[in-house]
Amino acid sequence: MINRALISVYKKDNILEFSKFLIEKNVEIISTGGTYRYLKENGIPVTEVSEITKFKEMLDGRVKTLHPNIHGGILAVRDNAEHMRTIEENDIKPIDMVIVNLYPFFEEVKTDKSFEEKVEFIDIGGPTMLRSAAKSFKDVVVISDTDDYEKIKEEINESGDVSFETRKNLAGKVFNLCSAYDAAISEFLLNEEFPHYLNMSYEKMFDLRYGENPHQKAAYYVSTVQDGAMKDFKQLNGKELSFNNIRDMDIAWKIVNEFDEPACSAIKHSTPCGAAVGKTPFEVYQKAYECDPVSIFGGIVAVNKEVDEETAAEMAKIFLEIVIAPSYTEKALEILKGKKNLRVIEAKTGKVQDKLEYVKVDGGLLVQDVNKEMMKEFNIVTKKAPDETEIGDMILGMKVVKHVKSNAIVVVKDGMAKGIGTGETNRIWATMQALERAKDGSVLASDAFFPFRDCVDEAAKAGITAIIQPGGSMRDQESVDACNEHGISMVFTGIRHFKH
Ligand code: 93A
Repeated sequence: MINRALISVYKKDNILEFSKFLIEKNVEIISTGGTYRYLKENGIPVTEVSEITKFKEMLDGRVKTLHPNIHGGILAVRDNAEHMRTIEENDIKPIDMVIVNLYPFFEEVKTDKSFEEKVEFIDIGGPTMLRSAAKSFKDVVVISDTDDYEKIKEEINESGDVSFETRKNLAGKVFNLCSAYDAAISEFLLNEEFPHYLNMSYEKMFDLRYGENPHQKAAYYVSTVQDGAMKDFKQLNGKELSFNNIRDMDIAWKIVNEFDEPACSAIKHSTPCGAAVGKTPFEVYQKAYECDPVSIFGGIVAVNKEVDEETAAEMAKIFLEIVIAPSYTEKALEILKGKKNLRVIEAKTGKVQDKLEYVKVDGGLLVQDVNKEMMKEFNIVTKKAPDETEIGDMILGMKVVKHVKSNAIVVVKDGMAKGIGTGETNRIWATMQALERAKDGSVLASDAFFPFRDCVDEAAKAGITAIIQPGGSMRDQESVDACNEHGISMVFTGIRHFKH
């Protein structure tokens, strides 16, 4: 039975209807300052918390509900006679329902408010009440989510009370919220302290139909504190996104965001199968398509500039899973929407926001800085230096190879990836794969150093004229000599880009 409810809500949404419902059910309502005034102004009979605590809210509201008259009323175990005697002796009445939503720390931490202002959004009294009520879930119904009002209303209407199962779930939800809330605060205060503290605060954005495979359950979570392209995108058309879609979209978007000039990438199974730079979205899409017109079928395509009509018409000629771009002209959108299933995504361009990334291993978690640095140097180590076109292609090759599964080789010509060798267990295979696919590339980029000169020899046979790689092998000199013999220019970048 619910006789007394404490309501302390920052977000006042739907609280009026719910309070009216409680009053109809003869529940007495207690409230904190702002909530009290709001309910009272709207004609709800309500007692102010300070009347119960015999204490005025103090320290700018920092202390409102932190009082034995509140927590005693929540924490007393109803079927423990000693507890009940104790609260009675102290003139404390039981509280049977706690409705709290917290200071909006998740939202406020992302604003440009000052550090001190943000600290004030750390709710102390709210989580304390929620935690007390959640611990006492057998005796206290705890509501921390405005979306639950309806369900509770229905249950009370049906049975006059809230079931054990529902109470337990509501309590579980509270601890889940409090841990995300605390993680967000610790992230805010500690985020330069990597790797001593792992702060993760995520909330579910939506359930996914399934995971990587249909028998795997899955959901999509987004950071509660941090922005990022894969959180703030808008879906303008098409079927719901899948687990694999989001993953591929992320990689496709990261590649094109390496460039300021128009760029396009195509992804299949989290691997690039096309990438290009150029003057217009149309040009870059065509070049990305031409890299591998077979694999792009059913792929994910990203463009870092507005998609126009001409480009959309070209894209619509084949089956694509997703197109992602910062914007679309009206006509372009019309064309893409003509394909009912094509997922059309609008996303924000810009640098990757994440600082850390995680890899799950069984029973553990690997944590590392996000790979943000492209090159440390541009060190020409051969007699021949690359020309301007080759330099452009080298940079394109490096920016793409960084996102290709190791061992990775990308062969480039005239602003276009022509052959991508990926996921091989040795470098010579990745090289052969890329060269064979490219047919006529001119520049070759490697994610890591060449252990032997064999890759250079193969590249020379295929007509490659310039190579870019991190360098750092014991046998670097052999590769440099091979380049000099073949009249190839070679550049060392000093940065390895393994991707596993
Ligand atoms: O400042 S607090 O950390 N100290 C408290 O004692 C306290 N009690 C409730 N924050 C506290 N609350 C929070 O006030 C609730 O979590 C809720 O978000 C908000 C409602 O305040 P009002 O009713 O004055 O609008």
